[in-house]
Amino acid sequence: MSKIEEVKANVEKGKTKLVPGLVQEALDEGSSAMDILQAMIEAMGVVGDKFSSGILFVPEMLIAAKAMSLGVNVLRPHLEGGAAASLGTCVIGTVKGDLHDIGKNLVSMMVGSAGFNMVDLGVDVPAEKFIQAVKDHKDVKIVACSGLLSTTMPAMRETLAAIKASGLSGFKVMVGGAPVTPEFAFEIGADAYAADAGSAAVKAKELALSL
Ligand code: B12
Repeated sequence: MSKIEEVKANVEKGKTKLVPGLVQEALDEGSSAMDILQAMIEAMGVVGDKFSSGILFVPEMLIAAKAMSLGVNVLRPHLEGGAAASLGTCVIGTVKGDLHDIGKNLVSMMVGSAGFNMVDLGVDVPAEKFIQAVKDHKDVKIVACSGLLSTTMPAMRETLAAIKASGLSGFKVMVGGAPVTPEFAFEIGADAYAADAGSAAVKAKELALSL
């Protein structure tokens, strides 16, 4: 088994003590940070499928998520670009009712690396908190909303509607997360959708420069 396959297998099993060391060993062997990240994302896909099939339960999902987060911490310095923050501020959060944050954290890391100051509101963020953050921070160019549950897609819709109703302007709204599609993004009035953290960073930059 290659080191990357070991990382994947151990994220799936939620081996929190082993994963950081294996990620480091994979890096030391010359694997790219993006390939290791991709393997961990695939592992979470397997965990999700096993959850759907009733083979794994919430505690196993939680521990796999913890293992992945620890692995991402090791990758962080290799993924972050180090661009001087000059594109403005990006407010990011996972919408109300939703506690998933791994994808949101990756998007935050990559968008931050593209040159934004990040204001991360965390998870379970009500619309008013997004709006308050735009008011509280200077130079907000992007508001990014994440959602991983089909049951929290209405909260994403409500968040965008509330932002629009607030009358605030001068920024663009970007949405994403596994159940979100470009069609849904368009329907709820988002300015952009991206499928993963890398394309989210590219999109955020494009949007900010278009303002
Ligand atoms: C880990 C996990 C959990 C952990 C979360 C821990 C944490 N700190 O995040 C815990 C155990 C808490 C959890 C709980 C639940 N979960 Co869960 N979970 C997962 C799992 C296995 C992995 C998610 C993940 O981290 N993926 C890896 C990351 C990197 O991918 P990602 O989040 O999709 O993010 C990428 C893109 O989507 C995109 N992106 C993400 N956000 C954004 C934002 C923007 C702006 C942009 C542009 C892009 C973008 O970029 C990211 C990076 O490339 C998924 C399965 C899956 N396949 O996704 C289920 C899954 C999401 N969970 C599910 C369910 C049902 C639940 C629970 C309801 C279970 C329960 N009965 O309690 C609860 C809900 C709790 C709540 N209120 O939120 C279902 C959702 C089904 C659905 N369609 O609604 C899934 C799909 C599992 C399944 N197959 O059934 N879960």
